[in-house]
Order: sequence, then C-alpha cells, then structure tokens
Amino acid sequence: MSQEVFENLNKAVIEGDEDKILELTHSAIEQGLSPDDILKKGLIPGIRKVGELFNSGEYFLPELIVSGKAMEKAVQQLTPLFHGETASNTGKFLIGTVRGDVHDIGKNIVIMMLKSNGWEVTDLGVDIPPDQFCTAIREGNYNICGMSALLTMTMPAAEETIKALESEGLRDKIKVMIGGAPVTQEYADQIGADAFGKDAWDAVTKAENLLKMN
Ligand code: B12
Repeated sequence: MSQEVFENLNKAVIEGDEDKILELTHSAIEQGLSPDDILKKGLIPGIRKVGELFNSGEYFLPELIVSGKAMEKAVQQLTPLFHGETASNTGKFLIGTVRGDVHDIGKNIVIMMLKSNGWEVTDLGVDIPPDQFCTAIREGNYNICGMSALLTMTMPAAEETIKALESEGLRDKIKVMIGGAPVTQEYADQIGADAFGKDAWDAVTKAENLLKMN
C-alpha cells in the first residue's frame, strides 16, 4: 500500500504535477507515513530521475524548473512535521549554497533535519561568495559552516571559501562541512573540509560528531 503511494509520488515529481504532488503528500501524511519516508522513498528518487532525464536529453530546462518548483512546495508542506520533533539546543549551524549555484532543495532539507534535531540554523541562501561566508562567521558564533554545491563547476567555490577562511584567520574558529550531489568524501578531504554529508540524515550525524570534537 505505502509502496504504491511512494511510486505515485515518484511519478508525480517526474511529471512535475504540483497539484498531484501536494495531494499525494497530504494523503501520505494522513495515512501516517513518516515524513522521512515520504522524502526518501517518494520525493527524492523522483527529482533524481528528473536529473537523469535531463542528463540524457529527454528533459529540458523547463521540465527541470517545473519539477524543481513542485518539489520545493512538497518540502515546504513537510517542514512543520519535522520542526515539531525535538527542541533541545544542539549548536549553531551556518549554511549556504556556494557562489554561482542556485540549487537549494537539498540544502533546505538539510536545514529541516538539522532544526528538527535541535540545531539553530542560519541560512545565507544561494549563490553565496566566499567573503559573505567569512563575514557571517566573523560576526556570528557558529559551530559549523555548511556549504552546498550541486554543479561540478561550482564545487571549486567551496575550496575557495575554505581558503578565504584561512587567509582571514577564521578557519580555526569553525568546522566546515560540505555536501551536494557531485560532492564526495574524497573531494571533502582534498579541499580540507572537516566532514562530508551524503544526505540530510548523514549531515545530522556528522554535525553531531563534529560538535563532540570541538
Ligand atoms: C531541480 C534541479 C534544478 C533546479 C533547482 C531548483 C532549486 N530550487 O534547487 C533548477 C531548474 C533551478 C536547476 C538549474 C540548473 N541545473 Co539543475 N538540477 C536539478 C536536479 C534535477 C535536482 C536537484 C535536487 O534538488 N535534488 C534533490 C536533493 C534532495 O538532493 P541534493 O541536492 O543532492 O541534496 C541532498 C544531498 O546532496 C545532501 N546535501 C545537499 N546540500 C548539502 C549541504 C551540506 C552542508 C551537507 C552536509 C549535505 C548536503 O543532502 C541533501 C538532502 O538529502 C539535479 C539532478 C540531481 N541528481 O541532483 C539537477 C542538476 C544538479 N542540475 C544540473 C544543471 C546542469 C543545471 C543548470 C546548469 C541547467 C542549465 N542549463 O541552466 C542550471 C544551473 C543553475 C545554477 N547556476 O545553479 C546538473 C549538474 C551537472 C553537473 N554535474 O554539474 C544536474 C546534476 C542534472 C543533470 N543530471 O545533468 N536545476
């Protein structure tokens, strides 16, 4: 039964049918399916498939935009369910999508999971240049800075941001975590990040580990 709901959600995301996505998400919530499963089994595989279709030339930018927007709405619909879960103050997390990159669906899911695990999160938004990360870190008292990069072309902006933190004397003040579809543990090691999160759930675990190291 729940498998069918997830398959229908996959299909609706692939088709970019916003009304259907919202209706199916609502009914999945009503049926008592966990918001984690709705994301992991219903929505995320759907948007990944959209990426594959775009890559293979079957989809073009308009389809990417329509499915992306519909996915954003569904994530917003799930957000209150996550925020209700826990409240203790874990730590302060600064996050943004790196310069040149406007993808934020994954980053927003990371934020949702962090908040539901007690983190206070400041979201800088998208297309954030290194100096903006530096200013925020200088002015705020953050434990971790997270950077999201979805394009191979924008991954180097994460490295530039780390270099800027070093040259501004801020690198010792904060742990750095990176993520996004093309990012790997190897890349994180290569650019001197403290951790890599493969998804939002991994991000929460790794963030807690980094906090213990502080
Ligand atoms: C939706 C989408 C868009 C939407 C974005 C809408 C939005 N508000 O985000 C729009 C239409 C704007 C878009 C534009 C473009 N896109 Co696009 N897009 C996608 C798509 C289909 C889905 C991305 C997504 O939301 N995934 C779902 C989320 C849940 O997954 P995620 O982002 O990976 O996030 C998870 C983890 O990575 C991790 N994570 C993410 N961030 C962080 C941060 C931290 C700190 C941590 C720890 C973890 C973490 O946790 C998240 C949750 O579990 C991907 C395909 C794909 N496979 O990713 C292509 C994709 C990323 N796009 C691509 C391209 C080429 C483009 C464009 C250049 C297209 C164009 N010709 O204009 C532009 C670039 C615009 C720009 N300058 O940024 C390519 C990139 C290829 C590459 N390797 O460089 C992809 C891979 C599609 C493809 N297969 O070709 N895109």
